Amino acid sequence: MMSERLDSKTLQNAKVRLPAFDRTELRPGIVHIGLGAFFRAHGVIYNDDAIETDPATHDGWGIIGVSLRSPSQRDRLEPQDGLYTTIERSASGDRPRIMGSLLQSIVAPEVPERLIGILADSGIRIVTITVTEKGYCHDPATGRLNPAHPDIVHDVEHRERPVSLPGFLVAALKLRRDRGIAPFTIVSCDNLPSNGKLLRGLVCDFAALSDDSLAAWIESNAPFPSTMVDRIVPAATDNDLLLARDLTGLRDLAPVIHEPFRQWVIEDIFGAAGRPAWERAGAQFVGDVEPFELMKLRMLNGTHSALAYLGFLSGIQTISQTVADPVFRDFLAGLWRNEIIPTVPAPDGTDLAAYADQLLERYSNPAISHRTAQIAMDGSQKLPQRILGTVRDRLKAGQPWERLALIIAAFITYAGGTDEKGQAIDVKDPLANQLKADGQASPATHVRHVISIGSIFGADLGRDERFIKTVEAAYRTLLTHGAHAAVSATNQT
Ligand code: CS2
Repeated sequence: MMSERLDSKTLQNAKVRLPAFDRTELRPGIVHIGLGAFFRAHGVIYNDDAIETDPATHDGWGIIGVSLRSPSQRDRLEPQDGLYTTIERSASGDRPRIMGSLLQSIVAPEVPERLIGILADSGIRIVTITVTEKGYCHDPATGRLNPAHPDIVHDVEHRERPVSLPGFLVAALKLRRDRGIAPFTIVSCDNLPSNGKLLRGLVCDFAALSDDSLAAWIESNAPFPSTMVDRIVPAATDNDLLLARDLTGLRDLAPVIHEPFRQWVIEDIFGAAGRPAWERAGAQFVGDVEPFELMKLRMLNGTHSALAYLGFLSGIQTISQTVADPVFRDFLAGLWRNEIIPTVPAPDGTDLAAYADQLLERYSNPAISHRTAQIAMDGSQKLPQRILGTVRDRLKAGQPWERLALIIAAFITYAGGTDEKGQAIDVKDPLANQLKADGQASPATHVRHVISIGSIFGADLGRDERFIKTVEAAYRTLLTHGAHAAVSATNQT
């Protein structure tokens, strides 16, 4: 028999844990931009947990979700009244639960003026953001706004109908200033270094393109806390829809799958309008997030990208399969111990070797199928903060960095567009055209060409002969021996 679809009316029939608060009492206080799986498996869960601890004081913290591009999330969530299942997966089983604080989902390009109106409403006190690295329209090497980005060029011309993140934030903040409403607190939850500071710079740069006084008002009034977010959330598959139906007894077209671990470290500089008590759900409010971000970007995301490129090129589909291979486990251990950890100042009370052990355990979770091809996406936007900062520190210290060089070479090979069997790779990257290998160019010419892309490698590495030669040598090893043998050989160094 066909199951009923999950929505407000069928919710009570679900065979799993339900929201322990009355959704009809909840009013929106948060707009979330970037309604992907990550936020639904992370921020919404913290928010539901916080509301559950004291629904009466949290009735103003419902969420309106916004997609900046695709209607797919809205199309799945609106027929379900914003309800969806989260499934925590590990070797010890599945723990399903239905989330309740996402009230509404909208698609920005369909209703840009309405979205600006919602953001300008005084009831909205927080804007949280997960638009991924490329959504910031910045130059990853410098962290500054890229005024030549097509979306920024568009938004300068069409301020009332923007398409970019800075465009929407600035249009809404302008209305709030004109109406005498305090700015909302803007919480970037993307894997970028000093994400709050970075976004403040981009928003102020964009505002200053037309209105210096608006830029100054934002700069002195809008809080942009930095955050470190962490939870592994692979893209959902058709099997996950079946799993959600089996567990809940209802049809859910928008489930999210995630690992048990979660972490959210937030700089405690919210505006006077306050925030939900996310700390009751385990969020850590601290004075300085940067050490946590640096640790996570270099130790987790850096090694994730390493496993993604080298694993993919070795023909391995998922992270857990990659780390099941002893050659890759040795590589990871050496990468953490010898090349990454020496560059990371430990945040308060954190034992970095134990953190690495915990990461390996998380990567090994056999119930989470996190595809190497998914993590390999958008490398041009990820490499600077995940790998290249570490390399700069190693160069400065005059210390070896062979494993990091192999990762950069693997990125260049992957983004070149052909795998070891000669098959085309479906490279998803905003710079895919520039990264594509031209079959005619020699390896040395190709490596130099990629390293000359300033938005990835910056002016310094782009001209550093030691850097170029080391990456070139690693690239040749990859081409000659293949990724797996190259990893194995690098383990001997
Ligand atoms: C991953 C991250 O896709 C990627 O690039 O490295 O999404 C990673 O899973 C999360 O940052 C974990 O918190």
